[in-house]
Order: sequence, then C-alpha cells, then structure tokens
Amino acid sequence: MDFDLSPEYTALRKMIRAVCEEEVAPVAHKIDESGIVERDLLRRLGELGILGVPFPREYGGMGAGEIGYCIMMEEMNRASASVATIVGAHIGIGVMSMYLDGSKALKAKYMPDLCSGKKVCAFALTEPNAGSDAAGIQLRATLEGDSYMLDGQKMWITNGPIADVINVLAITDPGLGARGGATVFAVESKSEGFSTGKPERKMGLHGSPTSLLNFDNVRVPKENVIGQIGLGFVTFMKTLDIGRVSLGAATLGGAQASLDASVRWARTRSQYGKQIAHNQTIQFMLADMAAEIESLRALVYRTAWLVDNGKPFIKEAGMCKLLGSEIASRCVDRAVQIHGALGLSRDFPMERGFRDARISEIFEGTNEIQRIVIASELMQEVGVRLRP
Ligand code: COS
Repeated sequence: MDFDLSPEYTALRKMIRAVCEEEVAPVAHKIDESGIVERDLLRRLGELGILGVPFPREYGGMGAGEIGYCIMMEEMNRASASVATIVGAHIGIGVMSMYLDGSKALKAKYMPDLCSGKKVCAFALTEPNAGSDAAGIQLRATLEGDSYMLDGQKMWITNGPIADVINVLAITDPGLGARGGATVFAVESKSEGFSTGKPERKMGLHGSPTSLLNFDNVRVPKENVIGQIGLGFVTFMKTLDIGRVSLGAATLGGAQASLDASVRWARTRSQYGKQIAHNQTIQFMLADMAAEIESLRALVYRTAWLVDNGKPFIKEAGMCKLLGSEIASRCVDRAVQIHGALGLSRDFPMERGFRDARISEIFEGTNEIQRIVIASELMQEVGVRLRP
C-alpha cells in the first residue's frame, strides 16, 4: 500500500500516520459538525514538525522535500479533509510562495513561526472578478515612501479568517497588468485596514475556514515584498504548480480512505446469507478503486521526485491534480454505493467524504484549467505556444 522510497520516508509515514490516527481522525467528525479545527491541534502538528515537512531545517522545517510533504498530505487527508486543507493551504501554497522567492531575511523572519505552528499562513490570489483568469486581478499596491499601500479585495481564501501572515498578489504597475506588473506581499493580518468577511458556508470542508479579505489602504513595508517587483504572477504560478502535486497526494489519501472503508464494509456486511464481498458487483467496484489508486500513487510520487530533483514537472503536476481529484470523487462515490443507506448517513464518514471530495475538482485551479496547462505543456514540447 505504501510507496516509500527510503527508510527515512517509511519512518516519516509511520510517525505521521500514528499522529493522524490518534489525534486527527478521532476528531474528524466533530470538526465537520462544529466547523472548527482547534488552534491547539495546529500547534500540536507544528510542535511535531508536521507544518514544516518540505522546508529546509535552517528555516525551521523538517527537510523532507516534496516527497515527504506528499507523504504527509496523503496521510492527513486520509484522516480529515478539513485539517488537510488548512495544512495544505498553509504549507503548500502559503509558506511555499515565500520559500520559493522570498528574501533570506523575510524567510528568517516568518518561516520558523509558520513551520512551528505559532502562526498560520494563507495564499491570496482569487478576487471577485479573477478566478480561473488569475491575471484578471485588480487589488492595487501603490508605493508611498518606504511602504506599499494595498487596496482591494480577495475572495475564497482558505485560512483567510485564521491566518496571521497572508501572501497577497497585487498589481503594482497597472500599465503592465498582472503579467509583468504584479507583486507578492507578505501581509500581517494584524495590520490596520485589514479585515475578513464571514466564513463561507460550503458544501464540504466545514472545518476549513474560507473567507473574503478586505484591504482598506493596508500599509506593507517594502521588506515584505516577496521576490521581485513585477514578477509576482510567476511566483504564484510556480507555487500553484507545486501545490498541485501535494493536492494530488491529498486526493490519494481521500481515495485510499474510501477504499479502506469499503473493504472493511464488504467483509462486515452480509446479505442473502453471505458477505457482500462475494458479489461480483462489489468486487468490481473495489478492483476499479484499487487500480485507480495505485496508478495515482505512482504518478504523485514520481512527480514529487521530479520536483525534488529539479526536473520539469508542470505537466505532471496538472495531471496529479486532475486525475487525483477525479479518482477521489469516483472512489468516494463507489464507497457510498457499497455502504448503501449508511453511505448517506451523517453519522458515518462516507457522507462527509463525499461532500469533502468535490471541491478538489475546483480549487487550486479547476480541472478545466489543469487540462489547459497539460495541453499547453504538451504542445510547448513540440514548439507550439497555445496561451497568449
Ligand atoms: N509556472 C511558471 N510560470 C508560469 C506558469 C507556470 N505554471 N504559467 C504561466 N507562467 C508564466 C508564463 O511563463 C508567463 O511569463 P512570460 O510572459 O515571461 O513567459 C506569465 O506567467 C504569464 O503566463 P500566461 O500568459 O500563460 O498566463 P495566463 O493568464 O494565460 O494564465 C493559466 C495561465 C490559465 C495557467 C493561469 O491563469 C492559471 O493557472 N489559472 C488558474 C489559477 C488558479 O489556480 N486559481 C486557483 C485559486 S488560487 S488557490
């Protein structure tokens, strides 16, 4: 079942699985019902090093790279999709955007507290009028002395209501627009003029808070610029590429949870005097789930290996997100079917899993965007440029 490439990764998975089984899975139902992930749980994950898995030790991380991070996200999403989403937005796109292009000083200032769970991070790209069209952002950053003043809104921001540090893409040169005229800023949520909207009421991921962010002339010092002025769009695109690999790993964990529960139920439940596992219809569903999960596992960890070894991975990252989210949705759909009426009950995990899985086909770039990215990369390999 595991696809670990060295004893270090095996030990990492063992540690994370134990934490997930003992401290995360037992509260997953309560989190879904209450809509709250206790900050203490995030602090605990931070203390154990889990919030810094991919990053180097010099910035407070665990130094386990993308493969280690994928192992963590797979295990976390197997236990609770809400917790995995908070953790994924925090590490995989939040802290990651700072790690990729931030100055040494900025990383030294924020990353140790973010990796240890003292602070929570968010990644703010989406706006009321800019979703799939990421380059359509309008939030403005205007230079005033030694600071930039940020004015505008972000929307659908995971961790928005709980984040202490938010990495925000803003237009610094309206003449150039996002492509060449946008910059990333690390904004502290305690800054004057910053506020958040009410948490969105979503179909799933009830414990993962998502909200609108308002920037009403928020002053951000120049030192908090991430990367180069004008090159923020590329920083965010690169971050999303990496995020899509770990999102694939998360969907792998969700799909595995569906299969594990279905196998258990096929052995437990009897009809017509025998375990339902003896029905070929059930066997076929289990076999299809297992085959899809194993193919996803191979894709995710191979892509993580590409990332860790500095090889091109954009096309494969799009595939991780595309296939992973579709496989996870199909697996949980079959799991609901295998569980029959219990699959619909709010007192059993399949119903929650069904609601939680759907968003993976939408957030961090819809699957339609992933197809565009994959096709663009394919055509670029033969010298044809598809996007403007
Ligand atoms: N990695 C690195 N750089 C990238 C990139 C990527 N995946 N995609 C684009 N870029 C760079 C390009 O190289 C280009 O730079 P140059 O002009 O120097 O070549 C620049 O960014 C603009 O690229 P492009 O013109 O292709 O951008 P588009 O506006 O056409 O956007 C897509 C392309 C559709 C890929 C982009 O808008 C996207 O990913 N949208 C989805 C956004 C998303 O995931 N939202 C979810 C919410 S955030 S959780």
